[in-house]
Amino acid sequence: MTNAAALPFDQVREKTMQLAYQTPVTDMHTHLYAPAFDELLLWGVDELLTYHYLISEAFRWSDEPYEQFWSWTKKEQADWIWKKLFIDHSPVSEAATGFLTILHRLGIDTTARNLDEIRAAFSNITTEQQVDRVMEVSKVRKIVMTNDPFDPLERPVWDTNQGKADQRFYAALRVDNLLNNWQQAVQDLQMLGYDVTAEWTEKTKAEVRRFLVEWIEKIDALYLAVSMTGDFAYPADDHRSRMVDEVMVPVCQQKSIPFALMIGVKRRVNPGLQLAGDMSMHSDVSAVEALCRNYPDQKFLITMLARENQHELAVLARKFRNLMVFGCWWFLHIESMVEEMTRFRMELLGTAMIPQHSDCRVFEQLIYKWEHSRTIIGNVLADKYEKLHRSGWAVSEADISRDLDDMLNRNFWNFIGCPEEAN
Ligand code: RAT
Ligand code: ZN
Repeated sequence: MTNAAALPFDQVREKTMQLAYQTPVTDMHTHLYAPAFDELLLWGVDELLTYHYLISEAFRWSDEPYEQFWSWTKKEQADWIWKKLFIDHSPVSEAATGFLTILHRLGIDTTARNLDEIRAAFSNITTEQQVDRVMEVSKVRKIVMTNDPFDPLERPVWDTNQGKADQRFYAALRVDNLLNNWQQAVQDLQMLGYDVTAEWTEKTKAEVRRFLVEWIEKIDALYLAVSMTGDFAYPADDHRSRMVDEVMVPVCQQKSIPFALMIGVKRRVNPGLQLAGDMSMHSDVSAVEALCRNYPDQKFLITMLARENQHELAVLARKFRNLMVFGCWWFLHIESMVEEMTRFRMELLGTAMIPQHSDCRVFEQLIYKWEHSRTIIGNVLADKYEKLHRSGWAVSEADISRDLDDMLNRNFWNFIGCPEEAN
């Protein structure tokens, strides 16, 4: 029997690319916020230009003291970055090109290279309008935030029940300090009324578990998340392993949610650059291996920051179905790395992975991060379909739609146990 819906070879790439640009995305890790979070939701030209990825690039062209830069207003910082990266040199880096992709897609003319004109094109827009417009242009349908109950700006939004008002936004509970800065976490927990001590007592463990359960329920957290330094070892005779084994995993299991670990950061190698001063470092994938083996019923969402760890991590995902690799994180979110990683992940895992998340901090970045990634994911997939075609396996439009929906949307929701949310 022949497959009537099969596409002829010469239409496969075009159809794949068309669908790659159209398929609605669930962006499973961002630093974006719903409009109710007010000033935490960053958008607009000056926020875009002062993105920390661009700050570190601009300093490569200047001897300006770091403190001087930080003392300027946001507009002054943006003017300076614009001059360094867009006027004095060509904006060929991923983050700089991305700024221009955004303007282009929003229909803003940059031929005059005049920043004030560009700023003017963003005036008279409300936050809500910009959120709607950007989500429409980028075709991002669902956004997972990164939520921190210890943040004094964020907590009141949850306390007054406004955090869940916008159905397009979902919460993830970030637990970095509990694992990586226990002294600070003790103070924070005490401040919120939990009866914890620096000492690792049964009472303290129970209180941390109570904190997590209460906040997971309060914000409807889809998963627990942590960004780990590259020296993360597991199992180990240390605070982190005790926290994972005695608090984090038991709570995730109680609430049936995954634990997301982003591994391989080295914080503040150059403190003068503040948020822009973090580095990546090689990590030990065997920590993830041990977690997946010890807790076969616990789901782990994993991304790593060093290029050197990527292949091993993808191989590990072949061994453990409770491990979902996701995204090309931070310094890997550049065309060449996304291409390389998407290709070998697909070759090792088929479409059973989450090829990308955006990590956006400024709302309009959804436009460039997803457009650049969709181009690569679509092309890599089209290569594979063309190869299948040569082997006598012609794909249909329905096949292509299903595969892209899996990678850009459904795999995430199925993995976290909420398949209905994918529709
Ligand atoms: O990508 C980034 O913007 C980083 O600064 C980090 O936020 C990282 O993504 C993280 O979640 O720790
Ligand atoms: Zn992030």
